[in-house]
Amino acid sequence: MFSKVLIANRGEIALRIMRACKELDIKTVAVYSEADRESLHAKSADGAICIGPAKSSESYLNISSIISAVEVVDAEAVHPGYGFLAESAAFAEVCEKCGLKFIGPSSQIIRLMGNKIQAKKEAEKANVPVLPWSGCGLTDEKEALEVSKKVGFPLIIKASCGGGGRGMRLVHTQASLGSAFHMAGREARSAFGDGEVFIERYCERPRHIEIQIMADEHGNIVHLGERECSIQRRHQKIIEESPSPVVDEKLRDKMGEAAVRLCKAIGYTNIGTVEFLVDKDKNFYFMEMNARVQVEHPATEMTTGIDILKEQINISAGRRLPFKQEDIRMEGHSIECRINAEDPKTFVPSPGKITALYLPGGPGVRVDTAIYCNYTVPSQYDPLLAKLIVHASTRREAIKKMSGALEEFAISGIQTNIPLLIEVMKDHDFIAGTIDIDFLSRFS
Ligand code: MV4
Repeated sequence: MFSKVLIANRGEIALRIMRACKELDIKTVAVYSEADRESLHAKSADGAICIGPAKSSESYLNISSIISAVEVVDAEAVHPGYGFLAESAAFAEVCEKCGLKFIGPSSQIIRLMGNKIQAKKEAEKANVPVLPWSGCGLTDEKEALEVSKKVGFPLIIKASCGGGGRGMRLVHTQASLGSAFHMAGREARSAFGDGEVFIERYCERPRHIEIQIMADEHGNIVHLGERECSIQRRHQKIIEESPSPVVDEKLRDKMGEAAVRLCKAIGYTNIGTVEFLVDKDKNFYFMEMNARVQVEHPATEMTTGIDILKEQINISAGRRLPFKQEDIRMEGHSIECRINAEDPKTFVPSPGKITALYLPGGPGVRVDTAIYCNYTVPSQYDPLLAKLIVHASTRREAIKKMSGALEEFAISGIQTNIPLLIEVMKDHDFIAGTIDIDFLSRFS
């Protein structure tokens, strides 16, 4: 096992990684920007190093600063968390070349899954269902027109290097295809430095359901069931739950087996998530694969009883998975709400000083956060303040428990989306589980 890990992240996920390291008797080193001097992650690690100014590009995204920090403290491994450098093939490759363990998949796998066209080709090869699509990147409008006849309308144009919804264009008619095609390409080039796009049949009002997988470096792969992540706004998930209200055991097995098949086919190691779109008839289609730990991993931890972070570090240290597929059981129901520093009506970020704080508790209530009373939430980073996760025997009870915990949660000094979350817990469609990716846009 490693004796020292550097955590190349901030906030709640840095603390989550520290807790896992502590249980494994690993020393931790935090890195922080000038804006994060007073942050809990910098104070709680065994050591901490300032890596640059507030701006992410000069600190948390600065590969040479982070590698220098690793050398100064002599860490053996680096945990990237989520966001920042978590899916940077370049960073993973630098770590590999320095003999430093990057806690995640290999740089080659990160690169492969970062290209949505390559990822879809791999899914097809592994016999994982995909929506009808162009089958390759498209370079000219004439080609796009030919493909549209085969794929059908409505269709969606996506950037090969996109993901998370950036650089997508929905097209309803052949007449609007040409201009949408050029706009998508231009947008992709300016956002990702690569204008390659592809075309896919549009799936109307789908659900976003993802499968958590774990793969050790000895060829063992398991899945930990699904998370329902349909409640999102502008591609930011707000509420996640496990299990999904529409997934029964048969569908879970089918989706889980598909996810494991893809990971086996590409030689995936470490933890990861395979994202699917699920239509109203419960057909599922591969969307993309996330080669990192996800914000919403606690929802799965609560239903499976598996510490995903600890297992991820064990896997990276070369250990074998301590369980087989048949040992994994989902029990009860868990829900996670993301508490953001924002105006609940306008969604405008609301950074500033927290002047009073009371966190909820009780059986089956978990809060993952790095905030504290008198802490100033900086404006430079994402507005996630806390993740509130509950676990109960049934979905009904979990919703009840979440409502109570949200009512108990008290923060003064800044605005949060708690009032919105409280309203969602009372919504009839939410309670019935009849949700899709447009839920929040219809919700008011
Ligand atoms: C789609 C889709 C419908 N049909 N692809 C959004 C993020 C990126 N990962 C892919 N996305 C979508 N791809 C086809 N063929 C709808 C979305 C989509 C979406 C997916 C999951 C969660 C929220 C979403 C919000 C808008 C659009």
